[in-house]
Amino acid sequence: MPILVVDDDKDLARLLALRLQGGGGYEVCLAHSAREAFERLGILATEASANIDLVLMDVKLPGINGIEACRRLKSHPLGQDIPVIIITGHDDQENLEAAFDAGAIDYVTKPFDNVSLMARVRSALRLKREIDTRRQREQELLELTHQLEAANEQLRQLSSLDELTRVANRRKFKMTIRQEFQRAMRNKTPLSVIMIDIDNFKAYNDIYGHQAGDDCLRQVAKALSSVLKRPNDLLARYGGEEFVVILPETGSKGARSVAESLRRAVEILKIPHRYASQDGLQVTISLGVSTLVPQHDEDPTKLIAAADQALYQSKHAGRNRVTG
Ligand code: GH3
Ligand code: MG
Ligand code: MG
Ligand code: MG
Repeated sequence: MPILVVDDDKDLARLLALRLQGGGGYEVCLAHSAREAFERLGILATEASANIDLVLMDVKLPGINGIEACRRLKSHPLGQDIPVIIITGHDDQENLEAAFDAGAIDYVTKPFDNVSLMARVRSALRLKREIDTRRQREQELLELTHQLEAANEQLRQLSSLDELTRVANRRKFKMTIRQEFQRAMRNKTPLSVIMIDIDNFKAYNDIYGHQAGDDCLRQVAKALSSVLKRPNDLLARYGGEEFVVILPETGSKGARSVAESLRRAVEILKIPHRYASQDGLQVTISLGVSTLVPQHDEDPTKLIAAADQALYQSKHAGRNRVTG
């Protein structure tokens, strides 16, 4: 814990240093003017750090006086946490008020009384340790805040919305399908699922670029969601260019009709797609519909797999169509 003694009286400074070293085992460094002190404290340099725990500062110094030096030290980021004890002679007691106003925490009077000097130094160093601890806590709190923000961001990602299209994400779909499956089982009502896949979307990205691909996904998602009217219907992004719709309390006829409206909603967007060098083509979707009244020994996997299978048939039959 180095202590910086600032006094232009070199003999006195050395005497003080000896006492601090001998009496308290402190490490001491000396400066004989405010300027020298600032240099030692790193306040004049751009990237120095002050590893000084206490400054003992004489009032009368050549150039900048001790009180002004104390004021400057206290207003500097590197110096604001360092306690300053002002050294006064018997003839400059009137400076005490100014010294405290400048941010000094204590004073010692020449000639020094050893016991009082050591007690004041110990007290100032204790204060410094408390300040350091508080700063460290503040730093830890700041780091904790950052970690919390990162965790929040993760939570957002894990939550229910797909970032790109702003429709529900796959996680939300999985939760909802389980709930709706249970509800349909209890109520013995039909539950339908529509799997949707954009046709020739790899080619779309290749021709128009990934950015345009993302725009297309957003437009398609918007068109699809505009078709669904019932509050419990759910549209989710299932994967890259795949979407899925859950239709509770909907039989196969109703579901096929919704699927046809979805297909049509994308068709009328008329997003150009020059697939396989053919002009006049546009972005379309293929759909697969499946419906069942859930039984006790079943789970949603069966429903999803059947919709997937129907979608595959739509692709196989030439795309831009509904199977189911
Ligand atoms: P098919 O008609 O048989 O479905 O052909 P396809 O090209 O659509 O099928 P495939 O599964 O081979 O390609 C899907 C493409 O979707 C590949 C991938 O580059 C693109 N894709 C997936 N997710 C995204 C995305 O978030 N943004 C963009 N721009 N493209 C995506
Ligand atoms: Mg696909
Ligand atoms: Mg595909
Ligand atoms: Mg596709």
